[in-house]
Amino acid sequence: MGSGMFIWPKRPPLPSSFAQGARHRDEGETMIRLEQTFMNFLLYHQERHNRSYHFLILMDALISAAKHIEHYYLTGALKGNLGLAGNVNVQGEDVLRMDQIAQEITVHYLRTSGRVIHAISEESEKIIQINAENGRYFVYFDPLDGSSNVPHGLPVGFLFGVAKRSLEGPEDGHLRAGKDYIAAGMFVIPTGTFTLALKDAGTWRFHIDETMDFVRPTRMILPEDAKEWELSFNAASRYTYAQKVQDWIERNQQKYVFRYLGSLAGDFHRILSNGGMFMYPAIVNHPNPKKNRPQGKLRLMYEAAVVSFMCREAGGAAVDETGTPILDVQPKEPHQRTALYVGSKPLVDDIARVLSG
Ligand code: FBP
Repeated sequence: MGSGMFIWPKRPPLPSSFAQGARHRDEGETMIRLEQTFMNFLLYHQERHNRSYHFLILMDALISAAKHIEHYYLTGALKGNLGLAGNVNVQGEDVLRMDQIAQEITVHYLRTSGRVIHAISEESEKIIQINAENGRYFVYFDPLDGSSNVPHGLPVGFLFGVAKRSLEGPEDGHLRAGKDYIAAGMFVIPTGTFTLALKDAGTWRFHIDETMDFVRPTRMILPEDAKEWELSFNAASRYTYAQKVQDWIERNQQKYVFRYLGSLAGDFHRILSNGGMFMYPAIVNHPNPKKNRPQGKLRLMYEAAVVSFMCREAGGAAVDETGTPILDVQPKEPHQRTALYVGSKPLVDDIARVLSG
């Protein structure tokens, strides 16, 4: 089949209740509640848009990886997997056992999918070469983001972005900006929630069921009602931010509730549901100048661009410290860092004016 177009066999039309992502109900009383599965949702999506089956194989690999990571994380405290692995990574940070486990699992499933050209992971300094000949996608991932939560077994994220090889002409394999992703998603582990954004087709949330299937597609649209909005940032660091960011916080903090988990996937999960803004600004006023992070802390390709892509598909926006849309930032190197302001458009537009002024 190669990279040619796959012709879908004729299938019966999707039941309208499933098509809308609603729960299925036969006429009359039902004894049990059955939900549309993620794979069923995606099959119909690919079919409707006349897309190939390759993306299904890739998504199946990512789902398998997430389920295995979830299992190891849930049982981690008992099996001694939540502590340090005893080595230090290229960023000079202590490596956690779970980081290594999650990395091994993800690379295994990406390899066996046969669909990935190369992958970029937070856990590997080098680009992971997988299938240069016949692969079709580039995958950028952080298999276990939110390291300070790991020793406590509290929520962490498996974040990923996907770009597609150039199907016309030669592939140069360059690093893709977020606007060129075709999909981005996050599993919030171990909560059993999965959120996936598909280019120009919305952001969808799924929940894990008793058979370990992700089910019940629910379209996520950032709420317009500012009454529910939340602000999320590390309050302990606020005096290390640029003065204009501190002033913005001062002006706005009374208007919204404040929530911070210290794990991007968990914090962004709340923003997608309730609206508001998550921010991880540049650190430029730290009392110990060695601890300044003028480029920001979060990684562009597998953290910031991933949530920014999901946010855009849910009607929101995201910018960096200069007020530039995150999705427009062309990465110069795989592990590039960035500041991040992501969430409801009116709030992000407002801070963008301050940042670019
Ligand atoms: P790690 O890659 O070390 O996990 O850092 C990423 C992250 O944990 C994000 O998930 C989170 O939003 C942020 O760092 C929290 O940082 P801080 O502890 O400085 O508030």
